[in-house]
Amino acid sequence: MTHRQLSRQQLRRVHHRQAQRWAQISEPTPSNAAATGLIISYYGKIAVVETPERQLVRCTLRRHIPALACGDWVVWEPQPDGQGVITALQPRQSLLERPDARGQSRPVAANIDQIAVILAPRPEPSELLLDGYLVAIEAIEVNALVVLNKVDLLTAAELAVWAERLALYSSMGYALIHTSTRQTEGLTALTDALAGHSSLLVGQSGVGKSSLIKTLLPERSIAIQSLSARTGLGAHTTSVSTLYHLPSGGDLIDSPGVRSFDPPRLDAPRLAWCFREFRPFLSHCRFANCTHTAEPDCAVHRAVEHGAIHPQRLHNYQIWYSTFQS
Ligand SMILES: Nc1nc2c(ncn2[C@@H]2O[C@H](COP(=O)(O)OP(=O)(O)OP(=O)(O)O)[C@@H](O)[C@H]2O)c(=O)[nH]1
Ligand SMILES: [Mg+2]
Ligand SMILES: [Zn+2]
Repeated sequence: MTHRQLSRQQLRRVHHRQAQRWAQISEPTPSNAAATGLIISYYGKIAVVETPERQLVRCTLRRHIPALACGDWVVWEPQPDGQGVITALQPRQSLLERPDARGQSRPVAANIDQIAVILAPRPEPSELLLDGYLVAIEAIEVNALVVLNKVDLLTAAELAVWAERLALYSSMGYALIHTSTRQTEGLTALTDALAGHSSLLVGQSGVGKSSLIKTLLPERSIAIQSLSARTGLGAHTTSVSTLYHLPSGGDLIDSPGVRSFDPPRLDAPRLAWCFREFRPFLSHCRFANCTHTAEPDCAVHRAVEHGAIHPQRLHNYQIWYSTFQS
């Protein structure tokens, strides 16, 4: 039916409905006051959202919203009580996940472009933990930094031993930075590496993640605790990840320390690719679908024999390969 065929009464009704619709669009009702925000910290049922004006709002989540992570962008609506409700999750540029106790993937941090794995002479680092993080970092294709913190605890000779132990990782092309929160040298290199990036700090409890952030943002109060004198382990001081803005631009996410870190489940070709120094050899095995475990004429095994791949790295690959098969 065209307008010309509408009766006067019908036309009046159409105009009235249109006017009502325009009024709805221009009036500030709760639904059109929806705004975007950045997740600063996330507690499961509650999240702290930062508005583009840098105001913090405590928000609950609509039931359909999946588990969130620091760095997520969301849509939220203000509530009459001054709090907010998150109604939508914006698409993620990147997401680091980690299996929980039941093996289900849980988000750790979103929209990051860099992950710094922090190690320290105490607590004693584990190459399995470092390799687990590096595989997860390669899998989501973000930049990796390896940071050896607390170098003030080492003599020059001890530092040389550590540098040799970690030289393997620089030979693969990973940036390696030595830091101490008690000395300024090294902190400049870290500041430069973090500037302009959205970075996540990860590592064992007690390696000094929060201390490093505190040094970079001196005005913020961040909980830090000494290592247990009995166990030499960290005290799991940080219990919830938090996002901080760097004065020089960029964001930094502090995360709770872990005892171990298994990368997310990957198929064999992807897992092997995530060991970045394996890549030149992967198409030279006798079998195109070689899993680099027990097959004859495997180019990865040959590279280990020739010293181009460290045996510990192949060993760690095989640990996750067999875990992911079961
Ligand atoms: N000697 C020395 N001690 C440090 C350094 N950085 C941190 N520490 C100490 O290490 C301990 C643990 O530091 P935190 O910053 O809480 O460690 P964390 O990695 O955040 O630990 P979690 O929050 O439990 O994951 C504290 O006693 C710090 O003072 C450093 O560069 N040198
Ligand atoms: Mg901490
Ligand atoms: Zn092979």
